[in-house]
Amino acid sequence: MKVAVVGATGLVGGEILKVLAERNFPVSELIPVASERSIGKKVSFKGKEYDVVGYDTAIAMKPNVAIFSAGGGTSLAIAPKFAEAGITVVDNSSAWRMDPTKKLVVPEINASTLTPEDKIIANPNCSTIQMVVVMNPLHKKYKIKRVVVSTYQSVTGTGKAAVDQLFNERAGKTEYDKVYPHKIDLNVLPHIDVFLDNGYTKEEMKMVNETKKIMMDDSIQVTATTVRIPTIGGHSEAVNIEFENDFDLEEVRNLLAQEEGVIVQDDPKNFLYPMPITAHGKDEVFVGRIRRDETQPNTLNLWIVADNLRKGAATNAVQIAEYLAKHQLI
Ligand code: A2P
Ligand code: 11C
Repeated sequence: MKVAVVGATGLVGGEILKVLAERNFPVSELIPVASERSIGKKVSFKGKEYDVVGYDTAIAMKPNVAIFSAGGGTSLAIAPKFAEAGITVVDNSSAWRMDPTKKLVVPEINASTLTPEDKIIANPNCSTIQMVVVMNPLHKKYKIKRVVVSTYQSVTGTGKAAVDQLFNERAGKTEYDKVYPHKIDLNVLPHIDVFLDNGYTKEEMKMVNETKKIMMDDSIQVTATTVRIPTIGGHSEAVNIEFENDFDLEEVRNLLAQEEGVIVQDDPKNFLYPMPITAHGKDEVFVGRIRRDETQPNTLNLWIVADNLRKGAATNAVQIAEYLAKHQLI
C-alpha cells in the first residue's frame, strides 16, 4: 500500500508513523505531507528518511490511502482533492464528522458500514472515542439512557504548541507563545475548543453529537463538561451512565474485560486504576473505578483513560486503514 500521512510533522502525524510501523501496516511507499514551510524537511519511518512533500505532489503519487491530521481547515480544503483523485482519506479533524454523507468510524463499533464508495472517512474526536469504546458493549447489554461525563484532558490534544506552553511555563519562562488564554501549568481550564451560543464548548458538543452518530442511536443522551489539565499522557473521563435495565457489577467487569481494545484496571485496594501516566503510548482504552451510583437505579460510575494521540487519534485512524485494506475497500 502507498500511504500518505498529511500532517506528518505534527504530534498526531508523528504518532501515526509510529503506529503504522508498530502494527506492521503493509506500507510499500510512505508519502509524508505537511504545509509548504516543511517541504524538504525529512521524517523517519522504520529507520529510513523520507522527504516531506506538498499535497499536490502527494496526489500525483496516487497513494491508496491518505491519513490526515492537519487540522479542519486543511482537511476541508485538501481532502476533496484526494477523494476526487480516487484516494481514500481517513481524516482526524472535525471537518467531516457530522456531514451526513460521511461515515464516522470507531472500528470496534461500526467499521462494517464502510464501502469502497466512502472516499472521506471521519475519525472521531479523542474524548468521544475512548468513551464509546467502553459504552458500546454496555449499551448492547443494558441499553444506555443518559451519560454525564466530565473530562480531564491532556495538553497534547491541542498540538505541539500547547505542549511547549506547558514546558515553557514549567521552566519559568516569561516570554513564550500562548495557545491557551491562561496559564496551564498548576492550573485547570474548564474550556476546550470554542464556546458556542448554548454555553457549551465545541468539544462538549462533539461528545454529545458524535456519540449518537457512532453508536447509531439518537436516543442516547449525553451531557459533558470538558476540562484541560496540565498532563501529557492522555485524556481521563469520569463517566456516569444510566441504563434502561439493571446490571450486575461483576458482569459489567467481565463484559469490559472481554471487549477488544479495552483493559480493566480496577483494584483500588492495591491502588490500581487507570492514569494518563500509565496509558501514555498505549493503544488500549483503560477503565476502572467501576461502581454503582448509589443515588439512583440502574446507574454506573466509571473512570476511563486513554492516550488521546493513540486510540483517540492515530491508532483509531490506522485501524480504519487496516479494516479498509483487509476488506479490499482500498
Ligand atoms: P507544518 O509542520 O508544516 O506546520 P500539530 O497539530 O501538532 O501542530 O500539527 C499540525 C500538522 O498539520 C503539521 O504537520 C502541519 O505541518 C500540518 N499542516 C498544517 N497546515 C497544513 C497544510 N496547509 N497542508 C498540509 N499540512 C498542514
Ligand atoms: C483536545 N479533543 O483534546 C481535542 C483535540 O476534534 O479532533 C482533538 C480535536 C478534534 O483538545
